[in-house]
Amino acid sequence: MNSICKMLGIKYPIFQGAMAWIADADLAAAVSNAGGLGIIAAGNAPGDWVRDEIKKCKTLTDKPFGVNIMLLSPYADEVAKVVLEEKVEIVTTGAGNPAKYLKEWQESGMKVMPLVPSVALAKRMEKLGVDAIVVEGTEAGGHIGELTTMVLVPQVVDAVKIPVIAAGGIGDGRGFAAALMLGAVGVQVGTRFLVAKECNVHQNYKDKVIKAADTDAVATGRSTGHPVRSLKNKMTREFQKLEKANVDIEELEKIGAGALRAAVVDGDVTNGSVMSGQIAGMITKEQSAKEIIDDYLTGLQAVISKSSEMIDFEI
Ligand code: TUI
Repeated sequence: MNSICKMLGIKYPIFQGAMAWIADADLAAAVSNAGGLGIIAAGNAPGDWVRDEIKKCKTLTDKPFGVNIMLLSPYADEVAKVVLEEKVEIVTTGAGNPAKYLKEWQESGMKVMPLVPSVALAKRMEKLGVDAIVVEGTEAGGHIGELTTMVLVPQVVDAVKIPVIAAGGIGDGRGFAAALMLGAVGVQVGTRFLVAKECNVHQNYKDKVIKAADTDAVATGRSTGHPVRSLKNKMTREFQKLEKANVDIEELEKIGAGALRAAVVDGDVTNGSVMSGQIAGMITKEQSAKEIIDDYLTGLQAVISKSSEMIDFEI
């Protein structure tokens, strides 16, 4: 049996990416009910919001689900306690090093899977004793690292013994197959689940992802040290103009503050931050979480069954 399915008690090794302001109990439960791993994104939300979503998720599914803690959040310490009190079984972390919480979480029986963007950090996390790692390439949406999934996953797989889950740029069954070929035991998918019927993001946001072309998901903020990938709009163009003019980092970061909420909640896809991965160009319609998971599975099977035709040359 697939090592991560066995460890977590899930049917398919497909995680739903934790999208701040977006991935709530409704989406997480829908993905878990479809056999994947649904994940509630704590993002920048306070502990009480996270507690309510965990409670709600338990009423919507009897399958395992996780909570992601965004470590740059001012509420990270608070949320780290909430997941213990609510006896959440699976925690993923992003945007930092979760070392200070690890012992207490694992002593309570929790499975902990940090997200890492480099080999060095993957090794450090393995040494600390985490259960698995999610490795995210720069193709992903939101706050991103430098390396692509294609080069990062095999290097991390060679460097650690714990299970590796690949994230960033996994847009369909072909990407799923490719990640497994690179040595990952599973995948994490954000942008595709953003357009799930059960996803409560504003309809304008979904429509912008559905309309996006291959080159529309651009990274801004490399100069601030906090690059973020989102769909091109008035906000990204203004940000890029100011970056070129070498405007103060503090001025730039002010533009980002509140911009994600504006896009997700108010549907302001002009001035807001429409965070999205590079696979947005592959997305053509809204589907249920179950239809999305089924599409990854049938797509995976289709390419695997053609694998002998692919090597139609002598080695
Ligand atoms: O975290 C993400 N993606 C995100 S978070 C987010 S909301 C946000 N709010 C305020 C500021 C910025 C973003 C939107 N998208 N992905 C996971 C991720 N983690 N990508 C990169 C990393 C990462 C970076 C550094 C993980 C660990 C790390 O460690 C540095 C160190 O050595 O501590």
